[in-house]
Amino acid sequence: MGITAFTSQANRAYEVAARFRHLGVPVVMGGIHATTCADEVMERVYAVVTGEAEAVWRQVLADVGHGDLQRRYDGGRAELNEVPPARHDLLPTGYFFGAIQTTRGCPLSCSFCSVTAVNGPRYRQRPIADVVREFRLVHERAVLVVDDNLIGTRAEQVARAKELFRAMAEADLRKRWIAQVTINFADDEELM
Ligand code: B12
Ligand code: SF4
Repeated sequence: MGITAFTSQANRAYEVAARFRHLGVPVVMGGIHATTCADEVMERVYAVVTGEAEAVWRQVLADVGHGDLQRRYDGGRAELNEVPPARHDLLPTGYFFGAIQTTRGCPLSCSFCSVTAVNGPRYRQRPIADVVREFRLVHERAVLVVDDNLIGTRAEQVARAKELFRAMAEADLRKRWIAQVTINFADDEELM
């Protein structure tokens, strides 16, 4: 079984892991807490995956299939043009917000924030066509864009954001969405 946790959710995740361990189910944990506190997590679950799942999850499943699950894996950082759309069809309905991700990484390295250390300083962007296609698969009308900064910091990144917004408007998605952006958003009237 795979579980995820922010640090604020780690104690609960350990309780869930313990319950499944008693049932003889091997528990694999990944996510921000497992990535930053791998040694602590290793004491509570069978296997820890650090970094991003995309490059390594297939291997984890294959190892489980062969009865050869390792104790530690590292997925590194994915190239976002290779990341397939999330399987929204597998998610339960009835939530107010759906979610989508269009970029990862941030170069700004604010002292209180883990993103540059964990997701890297390179601002990685999914192809616009992939994002628009995935938006259509989200069940909910309200959508949280989970990017740390949807517009980026450099001129070409802001241009990409505008191109994305134009493509979304053209696709007539009929969604209401919210996102996090840096304050340079206010420098550009067209962007606003
Ligand atoms: C969207 C978001 C929210 C949303 C949604 C939260 C939710 N419950 O889903 C809201 C706004 C509600 C929120 C709230 C909070 N957030 Co927040 N949030 C984020 C944000 C911007 C994106 C997370 C996300 O969905 N990413 C998209 C997915 C695809 O990425 P991912 O989760 O990292 O998963 C990848 C890998 O980690 C890995 N992986 C993850 N899980 C697993 C599991 C397995 C088995 C495997 C193999 C791999 C794996 O593979 C995935 C794909 O590559 C992150 C910043 C960030 N860049 O991570 C902060 C972040 C996670 N939030 C953070 C914090 C602190 C909080 C709050 C505690 C703030 C507060 N004080 O209230 C609350 C917690 C609320 C709660 N209990 O859920 C911190 C967590 C730091 C930490 N050490 O835990 C982050 C990292 C921001 C930061 N830089 O400080 N948050
Ligand atoms: S701009 Fe946002 S995502 Fe980037 S380092 Fe600062 S707080 Fe983190």
